[in-house]
Amino acid sequence: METATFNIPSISCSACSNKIQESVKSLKGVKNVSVDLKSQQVNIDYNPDNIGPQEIKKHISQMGYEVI
Ligand SMILES: [Cu+2]
Repeated sequence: METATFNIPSISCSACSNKIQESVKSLKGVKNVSVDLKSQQVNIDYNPDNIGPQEIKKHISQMGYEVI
């Protein structure tokens, strides 16, 4: 298991946070997603055999959130 940390500056409320959390969690290989609203930081535990950080990043971008 590996962990990726991204900054998503456009997360502004718990609705965004939940939406991203649920959606990323549904990706194959993603085990856990935690969003910290205050720091606008997302920690994602994933299995590198199934998915990589670039793929996760792309998924979040396609939801309309800029990922740093
Ligand atoms: Cu929001």
